[in-house]
Amino acid sequence: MRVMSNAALSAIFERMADVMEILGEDRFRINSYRKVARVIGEMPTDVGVLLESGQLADTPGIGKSTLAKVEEFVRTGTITAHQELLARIPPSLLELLRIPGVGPKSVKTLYLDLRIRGIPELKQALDDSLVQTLPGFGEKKAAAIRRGIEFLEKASGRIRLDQAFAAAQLVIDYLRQLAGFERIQPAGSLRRCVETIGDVDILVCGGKATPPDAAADGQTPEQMIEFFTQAPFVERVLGAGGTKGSAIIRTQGPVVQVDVRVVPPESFGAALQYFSGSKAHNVRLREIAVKAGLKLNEYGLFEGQAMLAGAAEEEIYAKLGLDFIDPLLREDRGEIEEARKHTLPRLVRLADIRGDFHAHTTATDGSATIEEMAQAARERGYDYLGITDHSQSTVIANGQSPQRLARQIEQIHRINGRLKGITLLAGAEVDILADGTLDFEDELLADLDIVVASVHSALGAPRERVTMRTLKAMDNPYVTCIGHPTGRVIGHRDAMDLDLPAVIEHAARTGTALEVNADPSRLDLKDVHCKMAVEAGVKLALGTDAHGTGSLALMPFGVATAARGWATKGDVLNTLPLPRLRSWLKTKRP
Ligand code: DGT
Ligand code: CA
Ligand code: CA
Ligand code: ZN
Repeated sequence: MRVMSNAALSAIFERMADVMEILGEDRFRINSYRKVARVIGEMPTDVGVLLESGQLADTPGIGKSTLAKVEEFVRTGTITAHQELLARIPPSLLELLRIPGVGPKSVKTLYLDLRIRGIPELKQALDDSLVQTLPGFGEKKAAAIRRGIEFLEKASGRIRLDQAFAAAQLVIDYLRQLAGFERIQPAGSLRRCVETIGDVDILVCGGKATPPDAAADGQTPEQMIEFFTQAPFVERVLGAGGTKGSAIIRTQGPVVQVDVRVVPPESFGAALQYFSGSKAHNVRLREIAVKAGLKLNEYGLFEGQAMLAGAAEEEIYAKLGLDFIDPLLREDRGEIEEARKHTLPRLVRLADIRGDFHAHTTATDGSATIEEMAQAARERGYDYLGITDHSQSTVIANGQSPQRLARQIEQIHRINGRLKGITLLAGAEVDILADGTLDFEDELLADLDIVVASVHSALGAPRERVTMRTLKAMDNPYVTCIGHPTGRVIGHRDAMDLDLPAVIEHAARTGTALEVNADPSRLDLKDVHCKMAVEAGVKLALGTDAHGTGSLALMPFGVATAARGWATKGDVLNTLPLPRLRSWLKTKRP
């Protein structure tokens, strides 16, 4: 997955707006920076490319001064105005912004009124009951901040999958500049696409064994490690030896620990296997080796002194009598048994996906029009795209009234009439209300092709209530799938206390699909729940929940999550060609 610099640039503008807000600067400028951040974050094409072609200058929301900043960023990788703003506040203030529920406005008050510069001071002030008395705070907000800090500390150290991919890409692009190494690739939890990542592991293959050789062509492993530790983004070196380096790096998002190891080609497969993990999977594999009288480690598979395998991962599995196991399955969740019986599933892949089921537009809280979303989906090679804007009860997202939705349905039909190469599915993301009824009447829902029903309120309600709401929503014959079924937001909000076995059973019984929301801050359903759903014969509906054209690109995270749940192409609804999808959609309806 190639991560563009758009996200990085967008984050810088967002950060500048945050700092300006903390400094109490002009509201108009702050808003315009946020707008720029959103526009850039949602661009489907790399900013650098748009800049070169001159298109960027014509983009609405991008003025002269923004253009100059983008130019500077593309040229130098930094923006002077950003650096200057950062210099005006204590760096630890930004740490406060990471607390869920604390925005720049709160940080400003905490800093100006209580001289709070970081989380330890904030905790002290909470204990001393000082925060509660601040203007605009109060008991409720203070309690929310306390919970936010607890959450942050609990999740501390683990970062989101997309952020880890971005960090790995940064390091890999940098390491590639050093000649003489055949392969550089991520291992560890990142290669397995685990939902959050502790540290990023990178393996480098090759290098010359000794310096005299290296003079001829290429460098030694030691030189590679030294090159890594001297990278401009390295904040702190944790350790560096002949073949291994470990460092904390700065990214546009969080700081990330990265381990780099250099491995000779004859051992690369064994090292890749070992350092891809998981640990539980490796332990089982080693047991199998031991039972066969062999030895398995990161250098290879050995019988006595003789090396049976090592250069390629496939050989290791083959010599142990196992089919090759996709890294996405290496969690010791039954994959080793299936590999021995040659019954591993053929996992769903990105190339199997023919459409996206969950997308928002400017009709509610999206940043692109229906046409723009359609065009972007077509560019991704999709056959169809579900337009699923919010319903009336989600007021903060500008949810649509029944009248607005009815007009939008007509609009979608008109657009379909002139669109070539892609079909829009008229849909809605309909709120599941507190009593389990839906935000629209069945009569209106009947006019839609797909209905994503989601819980957006009272997520903290007790288990019976949240479960009842979801079960009841599935009873509705027009509900195609349940959107982000557990409601979690990674690093911000826990999942609802949902009885998932009951939800999955009911989904199977009612013929309702369950969404795998591909947004890396959701990944909901998550992998183990996908597996339960797949085993129960429930169809998974993959959706990016895109709020702009750029986020349609999040689909790989959804595919990886479904595949980690052992989903095959047949388990995923949006692998169906449109005619077959249409007949499936009819099956539940009266
Ligand atoms: P993370 O970093 O917490 O997201 O998860 P991983 O899986 O990337 O774990 P990490 O970075 O500690 O180690 C990378 C891989 O190295 C791990 O997946 C399996 C292997 N490994 C690490 N420690 C052990 C161990 O004690 N025994 C075995 N068999 N393998 C290990
Ligand atoms: Ca790791
Ligand atoms: Ca590691
Ligand atoms: Zn949505």
